[in-house]
Amino acid sequence: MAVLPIVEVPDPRLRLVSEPVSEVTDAVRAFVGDMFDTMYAAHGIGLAAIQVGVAQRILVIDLQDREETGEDGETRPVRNPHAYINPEIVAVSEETSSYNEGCLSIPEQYADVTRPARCTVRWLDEQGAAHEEELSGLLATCMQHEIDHLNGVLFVDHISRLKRQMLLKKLDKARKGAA
Ligand code: GNR
Ligand code: NI
Repeated sequence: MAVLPIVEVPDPRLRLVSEPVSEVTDAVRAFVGDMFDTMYAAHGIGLAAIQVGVAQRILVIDLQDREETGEDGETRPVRNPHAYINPEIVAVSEETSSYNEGCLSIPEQYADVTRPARCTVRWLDEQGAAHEEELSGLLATCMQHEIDHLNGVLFVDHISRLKRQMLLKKLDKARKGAA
């Protein structure tokens, strides 16, 4: 169990193209555990390995879109963790959808990004077993955002130059205000 520091813009590591995992070993499984710890601690719904400085094609997603009520009457999210190793998009829909995206590496900045509404993804799970599935909704959006990270691409690369410059300027200001 370890919460790892998250790499933020403009760190050049976020622009690296990550390397495929050659074998799903115990070390990979332990690292995936640390990625979940880090994602939950940061209240994210996804995390790519390069966001903790590891240039390998590994990502984790948990949309936490369900809640349950405990004995104390409090509601808490139901965890639904998924790890994706060497994920590949093999097909995308023509239909697109827009979502107001954020990124743990670009803290507290959001912009509408248009992407294919559905994507078919192939990946290995933590046991090294292969899967292929068509994803839709927020899971499709999040998967494309995470696979972008594995290719050194950030959500701000999908918006206009003017919007990107405004967003990065706002981030700069927020950081200076916090310092
Ligand atoms: O926590 C996150 N929320 C989010 C919202 C909309 C689209 C994508 C995401 S992923 C993001 C976490 C992150 O930075 N993953 O790389
Ligand atoms: Ni991100």
